[in-house]
Amino acid sequence: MTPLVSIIMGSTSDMPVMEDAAKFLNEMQIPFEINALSAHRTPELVSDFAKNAAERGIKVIIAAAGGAAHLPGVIAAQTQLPVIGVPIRTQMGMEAWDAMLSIIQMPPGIPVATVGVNAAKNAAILACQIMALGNDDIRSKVVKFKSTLAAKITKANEDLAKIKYEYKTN
Ligand code: RP5
Repeated sequence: MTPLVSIIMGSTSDMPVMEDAAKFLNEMQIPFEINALSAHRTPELVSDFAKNAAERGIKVIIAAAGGAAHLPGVIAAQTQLPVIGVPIRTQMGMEAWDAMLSIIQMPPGIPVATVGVNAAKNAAILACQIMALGNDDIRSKVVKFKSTLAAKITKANEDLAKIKYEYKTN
């Protein structure tokens, strides 16, 4: 199977968070790969990866990092593929502001689509939505997934309707 999504993380210490992205892509039956690469510890490998990803058939890159999280931006600087950044909360005590700002504040011309702190699942969903633009099979999977979200709220309202208070009107 040729991977369509590449999940890259700065360290395997990010894996407990990034598992959510892997699980979602797996459920959607989207071929993906996962690797650890570091903008600081393995800069040349990051460069090789970013420059070759498109020609290997990758459609979207999900890049996660914590702290001085330069990985998503450095990858985005070297590929035309869309890059989704996941800021990781680390033990470094900055409440993830370090990673968030490092990933979000890219210079004009090199965007990184940044999801919330540790929001690996949202990154995988967004990757599917991007790929769905040019792939009917993925589009139907995304539509089906989104319909489960609406069903969840419908069920929640049915449950809330059963709760009785003297002054509750619905
Ligand atoms: C970042 O530094 C990684 O993405 C990770 O979130 C953080 C800590 O890495 P380790 O010291 O656990 O390898 O580059």
